Amino acid sequence: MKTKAALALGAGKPLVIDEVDLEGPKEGEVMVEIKATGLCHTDWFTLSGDDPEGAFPAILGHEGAGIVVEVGPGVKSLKKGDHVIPLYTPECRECEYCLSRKTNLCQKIRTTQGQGVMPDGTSRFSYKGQKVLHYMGCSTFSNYTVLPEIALAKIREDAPFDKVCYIGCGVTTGVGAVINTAKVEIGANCVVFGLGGIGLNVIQGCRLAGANMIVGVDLNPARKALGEKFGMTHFVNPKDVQGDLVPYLVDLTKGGADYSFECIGNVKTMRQALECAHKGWGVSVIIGVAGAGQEISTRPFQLVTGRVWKGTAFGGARGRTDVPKIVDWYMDKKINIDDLITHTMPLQDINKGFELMKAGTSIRGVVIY
Ligand code: NAD
Ligand code: AHE
Ligand code: ZN
Ligand code: ZN
Repeated sequence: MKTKAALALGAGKPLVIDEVDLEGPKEGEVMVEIKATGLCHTDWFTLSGDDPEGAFPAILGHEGAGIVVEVGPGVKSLKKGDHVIPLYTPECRECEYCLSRKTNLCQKIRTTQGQGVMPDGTSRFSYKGQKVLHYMGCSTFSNYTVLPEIALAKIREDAPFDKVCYIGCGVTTGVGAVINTAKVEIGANCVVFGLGGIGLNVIQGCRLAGANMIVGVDLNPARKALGEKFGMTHFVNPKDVQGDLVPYLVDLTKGGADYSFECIGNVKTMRQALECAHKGWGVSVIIGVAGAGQEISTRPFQLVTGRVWKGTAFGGARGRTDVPKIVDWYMDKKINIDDLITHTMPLQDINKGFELMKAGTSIRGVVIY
């Protein structure tokens, strides 16, 4: 069949909106009509050419929601008409990783997913007779896409696609980093670096967890008001700090953060986030994704003296189990998504959506098909 999609034809090139060819679902696969998709900074990161796994031509997008239109042979847990959220971190419930209960990083299809193909090693997309790669197993910048059954979370039917698509990455990553990865407890002091689409969800996760101080750090002064709306108690703009940021934050939190979160993707701020954590017990969680060739560093003494460096993917969430619950939290008004979706657009305007992200004007742009 034909479907409308935004094609990434090469690193640093604007997306091209056109019709592509899509093959139907094979064994264990499901075709989904994507109703809405968010634009995550990671899509931009891959398009920019910084992603070591980035390959072109591809159809990007990994923050979607939609409806099952066809299931392939052997699919048991989904049927036509089900409402779903695609999962770039699937949950097979049978691989060593899933069974360990120690991680959400299901590895059942990780190798082929990273290569931009389905588990059988082939792509369902083509354009003008040439193969086009999938992205993060999702490719939500296509109106119709095909995914493995284990990479879809079934959600309730009254949830609005144009809002809950954000649970496909940003909301779950931010809130999950606090609850699943850091396990922030009541009364903790937290510092959040980067108040964009991820960081503001970390802020609301900290508020949900009952944190005491929730300090937000961002170079963009416009992020102060929104941060406060989501539970931030103190805003720090590094440009306004005299001297080093780390001692300033240690002083502000009276000894250091119990938990800090890096939501930028900058190896310098990753170091600052670790070093502002409390001596003896502070935990720093890396969420941001850094470009090819970049490395983190700190004095080992920072770890010897009790700080812990951790990372998280998809907020430690097991998608098929946890995503429907997060949809319930939204529907029950326990979390706020609406105020973070600052811009909506048709697929035709997706490049403008990325411009708004780069300019720091949008928090989340959402394409509505
Ligand atoms: P975003 O562009 O919406 O937000 C980034 C924020 O960081 C902006 O508010 C910007 O002003 C601020 N910032 C930039 N440089 C800064 C600096 N030096 N000091 C302080 N603030 C600074 O991006 P996002 O969608 O929130 O994504 C954030 C990061 O998280 C990206 O690297 C993205 O790839 C990554 N990410 C990781 C996961 C995961 O599972 N680990 C999931 C989603 C996104
Ligand atoms: N492909 C990159 C890394 C990109 C990355 O870290 N992706 C995160 C999700 S970002 C979502 O916005 C992730 O889930 N990583 C775990 C995984 O298995 O991919 C690289 O550096 O090669
Ligand atoms: Zn993302
Ligand atoms: Zn698994």
